[in-house]
Amino acid sequence: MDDDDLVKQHSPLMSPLVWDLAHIGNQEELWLVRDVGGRDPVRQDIDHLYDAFRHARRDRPALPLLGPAEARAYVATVRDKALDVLDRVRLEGRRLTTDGFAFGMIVQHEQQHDETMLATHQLRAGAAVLAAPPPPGPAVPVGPEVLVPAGSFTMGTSTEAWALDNERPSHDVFVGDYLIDAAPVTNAEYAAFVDDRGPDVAPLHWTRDPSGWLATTFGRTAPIVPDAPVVHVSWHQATAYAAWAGRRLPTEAEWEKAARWDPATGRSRRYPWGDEDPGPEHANLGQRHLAPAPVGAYPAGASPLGVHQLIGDVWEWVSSDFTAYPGFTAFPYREYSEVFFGPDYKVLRGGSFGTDAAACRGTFRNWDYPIRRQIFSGFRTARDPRPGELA
Ligand code: AVJ
Ligand code: FE
Repeated sequence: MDDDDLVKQHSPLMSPLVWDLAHIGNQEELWLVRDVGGRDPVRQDIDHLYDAFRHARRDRPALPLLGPAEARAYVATVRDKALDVLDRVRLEGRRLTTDGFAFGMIVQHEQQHDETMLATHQLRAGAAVLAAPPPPGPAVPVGPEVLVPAGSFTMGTSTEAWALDNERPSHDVFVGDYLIDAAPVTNAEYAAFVDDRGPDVAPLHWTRDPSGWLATTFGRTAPIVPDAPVVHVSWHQATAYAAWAGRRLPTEAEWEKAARWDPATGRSRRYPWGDEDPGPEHANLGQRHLAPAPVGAYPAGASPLGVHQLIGDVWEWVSSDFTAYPGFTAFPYREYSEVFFGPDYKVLRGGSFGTDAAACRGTFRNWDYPIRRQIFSGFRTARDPRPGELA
């Protein structure tokens, strides 16, 4: 991208890209260089510009921000110092100033902003500048839905090293019998809803053509991929689709039980496929592909009950508000999650093709306003068993 594209605002919902870049460096400086390292500030004078609570996204272009060259030099200086501090900490443990947790938190913070910057790219007008190989095609057929039998499971974690405060602590949750889609709702399924209900429920970036629905993806317009998960829908649209289909969104506990509960052992896994970190065979993560993969593309990533593509592809809206787990304590600061708890925000789970593996796991919780759809958001549906169905 040229400097003009980095400095300008592509949507009032998003920061200028050059703001995200220097904000990544500023958070790294605050937490790793100053707090953990006890070093002198690099640029204390700019802290207020990159404090996300001080200026709304729509106001950021008017601030005296570092320009692209200055921002690149700033993040490089901070990175040098952070790597120097890294040599002096032990990586295990969660004590903030002596252990590695702050590094894990800052790695995830950078990757979260990297996904935010990808969402900004998706809102940018003009010729395409991003390219990546297409995702893998479908490798196995995937059935419609899976029964998850009633019982308790362990939700959240007290042991995952880089888990953020809102994922903690682990706690038992009873979930009654339910059925959940074996895959996210696809473009073809969603298009049937739009054709019935009208263009008001179309995802962001869809346009109608005599030949059918088209989607614009990072500056390229093409027919929707029928068997790929729908993306860029709001929580309200997802909820309306589910009702139209005679179903509902899963609760957050239902989503996590489908993703982590192993019926053979009764324990909760780190990921649907087990405890190993995600590899390219498990899930469409990390911006390797710039689109969701068709249903059936990741058989090695399925859960023991046969639920596919819970991790990667699209963030999945669940019905639940973003709330604290029992025993929650804010760490390392209230502004990470606690100030967002309540009915205003809905939860998204599982990560998207734009999410890095470092910022995605079975317990990871994302949240946003229910009207938002500039993020890489899709969903799957669930239902209660019908009377007598399980007899
Ligand atoms: C967890 C994705 C909602 O982007 O607002 C970035 C992550 N927090 N900087 C966000 C975050 C502070 C957060 N989400
Ligand atoms: Fe941030």
